[in-house]
Amino acid sequence: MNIRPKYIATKPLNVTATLVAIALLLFAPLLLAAPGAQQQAGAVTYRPDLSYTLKTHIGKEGMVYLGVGGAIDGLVNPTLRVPAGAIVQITLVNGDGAEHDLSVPEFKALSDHVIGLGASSSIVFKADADGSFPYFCTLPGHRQAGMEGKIVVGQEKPASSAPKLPDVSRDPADLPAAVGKRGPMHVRVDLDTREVRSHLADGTTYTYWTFGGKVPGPMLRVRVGDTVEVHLKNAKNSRMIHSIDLHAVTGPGGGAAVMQVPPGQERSFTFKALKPGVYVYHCATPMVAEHISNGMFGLIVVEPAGGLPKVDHEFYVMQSELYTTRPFGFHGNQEFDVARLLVEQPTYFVFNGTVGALTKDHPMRAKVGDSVHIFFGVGGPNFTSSFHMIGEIFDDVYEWGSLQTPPLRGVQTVSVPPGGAAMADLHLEVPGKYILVDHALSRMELGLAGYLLVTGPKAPHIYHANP
Ligand SMILES: [Cu+2]
Repeated sequence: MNIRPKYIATKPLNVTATLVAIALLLFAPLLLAAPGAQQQAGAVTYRPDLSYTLKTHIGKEGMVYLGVGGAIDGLVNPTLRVPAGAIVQITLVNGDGAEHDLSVPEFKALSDHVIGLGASSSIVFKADADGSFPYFCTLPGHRQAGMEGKIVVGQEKPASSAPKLPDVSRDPADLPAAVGKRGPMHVRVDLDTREVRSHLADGTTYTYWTFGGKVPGPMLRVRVGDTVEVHLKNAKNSRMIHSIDLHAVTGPGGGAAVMQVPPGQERSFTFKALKPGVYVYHCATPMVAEHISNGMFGLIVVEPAGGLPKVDHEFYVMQSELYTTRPFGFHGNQEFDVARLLVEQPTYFVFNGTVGALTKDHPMRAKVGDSVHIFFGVGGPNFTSSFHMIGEIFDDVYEWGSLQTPPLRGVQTVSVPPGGAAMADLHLEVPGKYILVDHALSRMELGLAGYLLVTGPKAPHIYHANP
């Protein structure tokens, strides 16, 4: 194998290269005169301590890297283990004919694009930081499609030695049972607010402000005509006052006028649910947009008399955006950035709180033949969602969260504004992976995607590939 890199893109190595080049220029006469001189100017070659080869591949695993040779042979997106401080070479071979590359941002290494079957490019870098870091393809969409693995430098820390952070992401299947057919009653709702450090993405943490420790907050469910007594406790260790404004409330501030709760205290108020609908609730303590962006929003569903149409699965999904001081993909702890918030330039868009919440951690699951409700809301604070399910058509959409008007039928994309919601119904006919998106698809590159995984018999009369 040719171990001479086509492309070297690491700072430490470039510095070394420059120093070696200067040294060679200065001392070339001496070196040439010295007996046994090994290297000549212009022929500097790095011998990596170890090398790996990855081949690009498109198949049933999706778009991936396959390991070639040695312990990683045939593995999908293999984990590459290297000793701390090692000079590492990774050769990328084009195995599928599409254009790809390979980057390891932690070590500032980026290959040339490999264009055409069999083309190859190598990166060489010094693994001078301990830890676990992603490698991936930087071509738009390829990382999301599956071209990502990790490189582990030194000893991988056992999970138990790292402080275990709570997961703020809400499982979309985590929602209360339908109210169904019952008369109006008195309902007590107990909520609490907590500020929690959690994972925002792989290798990235963020301090969220939450209702009940999850994003979105718990879905609340009442019936039209119910008298609802809301209690809100703010945790003792909160740094902020928090509050609640429920869009299902008729009255000043949606409750927020009487529900500003200092740390360690509790407040309560009572309202009558006058109109059925899917409503957003959120913290309404200044700066409200900051509290919402940090995770303080949820849905309250006010069911009509007689309840909602029965379905096999209900899911609870909310979209929001985060504004951080460092860009998307940064590893470490992200801090809130008020300047970005005020100019509405988010660094992350997420479903249910974190990058990967609905893809890696809690994908939605159903079977062919099932019917599904998705309660979908936008916390925002600022961006309207063009809510769409790739490969599906919503059978019924209750636009604007209204449950008083008949649904629209056969909808591809539904617009849901911040502080708004919709209920979308689907019947599942064809098995496969359906991707929930905001069809403003740039946002997918900043974390916004969710999966609905449908299993069951194939339906070739509806969908099949031709031979
Ligand atoms: Cu708050």
